[in-house]
Amino acid sequence: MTPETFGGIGAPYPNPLLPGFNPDPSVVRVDDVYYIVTSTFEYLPGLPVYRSTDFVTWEQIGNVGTRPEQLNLGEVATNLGVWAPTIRHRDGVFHVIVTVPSGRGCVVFTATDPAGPWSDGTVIEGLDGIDPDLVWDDEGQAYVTCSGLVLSGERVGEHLGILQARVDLETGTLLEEPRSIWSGSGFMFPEAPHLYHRGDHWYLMIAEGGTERGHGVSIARSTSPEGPFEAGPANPFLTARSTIRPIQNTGHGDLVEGPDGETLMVMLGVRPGGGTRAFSPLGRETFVTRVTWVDGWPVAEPVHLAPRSPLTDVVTFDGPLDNRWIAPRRLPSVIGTVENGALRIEGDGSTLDDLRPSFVGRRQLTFAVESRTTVDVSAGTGGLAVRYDEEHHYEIEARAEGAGVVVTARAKVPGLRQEWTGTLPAGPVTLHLDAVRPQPAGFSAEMMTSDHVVLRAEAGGQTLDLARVDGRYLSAETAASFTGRVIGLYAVEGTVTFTGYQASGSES
Ligand code: 6LW
Repeated sequence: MTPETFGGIGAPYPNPLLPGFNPDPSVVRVDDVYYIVTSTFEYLPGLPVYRSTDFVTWEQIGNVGTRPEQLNLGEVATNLGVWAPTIRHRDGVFHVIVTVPSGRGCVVFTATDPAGPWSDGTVIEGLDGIDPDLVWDDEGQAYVTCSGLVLSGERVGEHLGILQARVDLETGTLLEEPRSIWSGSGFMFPEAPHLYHRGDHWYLMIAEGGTERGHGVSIARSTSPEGPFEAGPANPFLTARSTIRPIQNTGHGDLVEGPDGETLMVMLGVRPGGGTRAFSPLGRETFVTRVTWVDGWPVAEPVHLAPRSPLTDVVTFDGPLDNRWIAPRRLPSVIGTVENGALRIEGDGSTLDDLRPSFVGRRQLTFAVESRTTVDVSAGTGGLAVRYDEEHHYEIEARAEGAGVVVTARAKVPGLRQEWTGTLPAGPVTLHLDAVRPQPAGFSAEMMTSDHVVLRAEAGGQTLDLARVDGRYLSAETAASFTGRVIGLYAVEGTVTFTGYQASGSES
C-alpha cells in the first residue's frame, strides 16, 4: 500500500472511504479488524456495519437494525429516524449507541458478532440529546456523553452543549443527572462527542459549526473522563471552512489506531461539484485522514481526495435481496420478492411522493453512474428512480396501455413537477437512469450545471430519449435531507417484475 495507490498525495487510504450516503461514521478496532457504522435516518435496514482488515477495502457485513421494532421508525419524518451512532467493544461484546429522535430516543444495541443479529436494544431513559458516545473508565463504569438537544416540549431545538452521565447499561438507567462538561470553542452546535483515554489524558473530541460548510472538529482534555476539560490550542483542529478544498463540511469525526499504528480520523464530508463547488449529489460520505500528536494534542492532515476505481454493481436476483438494499421506513424484503431470477414489487397506490413508497434502492456511490433495469409492466405500473426524499426524486416509469407501453419520465422537486411521455411497443422495456457530469471546456455558465440525470427507455429496437434534468436539485445542499441519493426500483400499482439491475459508476 503506497500513497500512490489511490492517487492522492499522502493519502494511503481511499477517499471517500465509504462512498455515497454514509454520514456520521463511528469506528472501532477489535484485534486487527475495523468496523464502521453510519447513520441511516428513515431507511431500513438501519445502521450498516462495514468491516475491513486494512482500512482500504471495506465490506458491508450486515446492519444493526434489521427488525423494524428495533428502531420503530413508523412514518417518521424525513431527516429524523436513526441519527449518529457510536460503535464500541468491551469484553467480547460490540455496542452501538444511537439516538432515534421522535422514536425510541437513545438506545444501546449489542452483539457478539458485528454481522448480527443485534439485540432488541436498551433505551437509556432521561437523556435529552443526540449523538451519544459510550466509554468505560478504568473501573468499568460506563459513561454516556451526548450533544444536549431538546427533542420535545417548549424548548424543542435548544442546544445545551455536551452532556454526560454515568449509566447502568443493563437497565438503561442514568446513575446521575446529566452534567454539562463542555460547550465547545464557540462555534454553533457542539455535537458528536467522543471520549478517548490516551496516555494520562481523557480526550473529548466534538464537532462544531453545524453539519454544513462551517463544520469542524475540536478537542479538549482532562485527567478524568468527567472533566474539567481544557480546550486544545488550535480549535477546530480539522475543518474545510472557508477553503475551496474538494472535500467540504468535514466534521463529526471518530479516532482509531490505524494498521500502521498511526491515529486515523474517520469523518463525514461532501464532494461538491460545479464551478462554485456548490452541490453535492451523493450527500454526506465517510472520509479518513491521519492525525499526529504534538505536545499531547491532535493535529489533523487535510483530507485528500483519492477515489477508488469505477464500480460496477450487477444484481441478478437469483437469491434474497442482499444487505445493501434499503427502503424508506420499511424493510426491502417486505416490498420486493425475488422469484425465478426477477424481483417482483406489488404497488399499493403509494407513489414516490409518499413517505412509504414501494421502492427498494441502493446508494449512488459515484458521481457518474449508468443504471438500468428491464421491466415487465403487463400487470402493473412502476419503474426506476433516483430518490433524495419524497420531495426530491426523478424517475422513469412504465405502464401498459392498449397495444403498447407508455413511458413517463418525471422530475419532482418542491414547487415543480414535470413529465415527459412517449410510447414503446408492448413487451419488456429497458429503463435507463444515468447521472452524468458534463465537463465544460473553459469558464462558462455550464460549470454550475455540473450534474445531469438522463432518463430514457428502449424496447423492440426503439429508443425514447425522454429527459435530461438538472441534478443539482437532488443534492445535500438543495434537498437538505441528511441522507443522499438512492437509486432503485419501484411499483405504484399492480405487480411489476424487474429482471436485473445494473449500475456502472465512474468518478467523472
Ligand atoms: C448528527 C449531527 C450531525 O446527529 O448531523 O453532522 C446530525 N452532524 O451530529 C445528523 O446526521
